[in-house]
Amino acid sequence: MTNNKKVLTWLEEMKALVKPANVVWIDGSDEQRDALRKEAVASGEMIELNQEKLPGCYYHRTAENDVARVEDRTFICTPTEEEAGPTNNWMDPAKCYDMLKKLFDGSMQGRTMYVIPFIMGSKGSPFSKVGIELTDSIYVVLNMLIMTRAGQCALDEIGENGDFTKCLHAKKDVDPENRYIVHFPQDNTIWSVNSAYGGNVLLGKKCLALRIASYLGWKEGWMAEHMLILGIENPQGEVRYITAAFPSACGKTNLAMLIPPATMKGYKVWTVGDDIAWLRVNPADGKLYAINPEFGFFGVAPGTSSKSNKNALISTQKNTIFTNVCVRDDGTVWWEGHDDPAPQHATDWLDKEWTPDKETKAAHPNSRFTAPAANCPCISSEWENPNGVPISAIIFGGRRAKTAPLVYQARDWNHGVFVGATMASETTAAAAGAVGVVRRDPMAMLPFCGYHMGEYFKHWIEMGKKIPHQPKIFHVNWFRRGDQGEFLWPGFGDNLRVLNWILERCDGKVDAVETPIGYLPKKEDLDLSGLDISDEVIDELLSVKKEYWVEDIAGQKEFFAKFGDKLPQEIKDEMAKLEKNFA
Ligand code: GTP
Ligand code: SPV
Ligand code: MN
Repeated sequence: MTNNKKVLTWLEEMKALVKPANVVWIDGSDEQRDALRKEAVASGEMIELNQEKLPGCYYHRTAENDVARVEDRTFICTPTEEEAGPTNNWMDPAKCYDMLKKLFDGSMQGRTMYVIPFIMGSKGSPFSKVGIELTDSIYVVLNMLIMTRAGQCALDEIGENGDFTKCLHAKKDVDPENRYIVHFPQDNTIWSVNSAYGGNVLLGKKCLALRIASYLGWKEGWMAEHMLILGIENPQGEVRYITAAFPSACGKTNLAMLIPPATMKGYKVWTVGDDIAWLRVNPADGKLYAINPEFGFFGVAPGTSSKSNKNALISTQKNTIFTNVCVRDDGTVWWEGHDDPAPQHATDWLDKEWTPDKETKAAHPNSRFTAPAANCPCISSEWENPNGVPISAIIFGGRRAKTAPLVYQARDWNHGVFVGATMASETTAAAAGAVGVVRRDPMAMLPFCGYHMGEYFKHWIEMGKKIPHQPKIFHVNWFRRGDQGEFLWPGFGDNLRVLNWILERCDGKVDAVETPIGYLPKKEDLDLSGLDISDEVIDELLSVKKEYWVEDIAGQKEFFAKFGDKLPQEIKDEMAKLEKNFA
């Protein structure tokens, strides 16, 4: 399939290490995919779902201890610890390779090794990067065929001499004590062992498209971000694009596929991407352009309904893999927050009989669907544009019960970088560990930045200088709560009301209120028509309370203290301004 010597040499080396019985190249054909589906069903690795109701759909359960990304077992192995920075786990690369080689040694004996060449980005795009993942899991192969452009096309893309990210995955016995997700940025290499779950093993996604790509972007003058990309079409038919960075399970997929509220007639939202954006400055017009490097959605299932996210639901009706959801007796799927009421009888994610009186959840809170992006009814006509789409606004956001208002605008680029750098959010089930704890998560990249985060902030500031027509930067919070713990903002489709204000600000069409944290909407400039929401609630959503902010600033400073002299002066200046504004 290729004459690329770098590929062939590396492959021989890896074969000598993992010692597979067979090697199978993934060519990207439907025939090979169908044969692999059959094989996975025969071995029990996958379950065929009801093919009449869910054509081409399959089901997979992971091990009970292997249901989310494992941040404490994820490493950035740069030559020095300093390069990985205070927010990443680090090991000495040579020692780490030695340790991992022992785990990988003979790990595929008697088994098949699949070679998956894949492109992140569309074919021939100047943004694109190629990776090759070696894995012993058919589940990984079938997921990668949905999430990336995989097969011969990727080998054609690198040709005889091109470079690629070297990705090695072995499932082993999914031993959590020996689970490692390791990145060697300088070697353009990723090794993952003892997991078979999502972000730990679909190495094109978080490992390549964020951790390795953020490092490459830093070196090459572009950006890899944990951002959705969407287009908003107004009643005049004009489409404007925005990106938004929210932490895992904080609403990217939902926002990317938003359905406008009934009162906003003539508006449409087009999905370009739901999780990752690669951004470059276009020298021709001086704007920042974004592509979605992925080919599918690896979305959170629970909470997905025709009310919350109809477009996601429709995307999962064919050729989709469901992981750790609940299976009904008719071979269809169900999860908490589904349209249908709880099934009277079903099999839960742990493969146990489930009935509605059970206290346990039928689907794991981080259960997921892997669906082709092309299935999405609102996929943008530009989603595969090799040059990307021009970005008017960048949005940061997270889950904050009290502190952050519904929306505010940064005063300028550097202030916007500060707003991103001081982001915080309550933790979710997307990563192993406690849920609901506030943690600082700059740009939603804390678990995904492949180098020192102080350098990353600096890179953001430097990029700003290189963009003649900078996007405006905003912060949103859909998760503000009232005294009973209830969400104050309806969210979902109604978030378009906020996006609309954001675009009006970009166009200089509306004024704003200047506050210590930035510009807030004047109440009358938010289109709230048809919304059943009281004036008091809106006032609360738009309030900036000094006592919460003083506490938050203390948290920001404590976090920044970790960065020492790597914290850019521009960030320190913004911090001083914020403190002064609240004094
Ligand atoms: P990852 O795939 O982990 O990166 O997650 P994500 O950021 O794409 O999050 P997703 O859109 O899947 O949403 C996660 C959860 O947040 C779901 O349970 C949604 O129902 C909920 N959610 C999304 N948008 C809103 C909103 O506007 N308001 C409220 N209250 N909940 C929301
Ligand atoms: C996330 O956790 O941000 C995800 C899911 O998008 S995973 O691919 O597991 O990282
Ligand atoms: Mn994500």
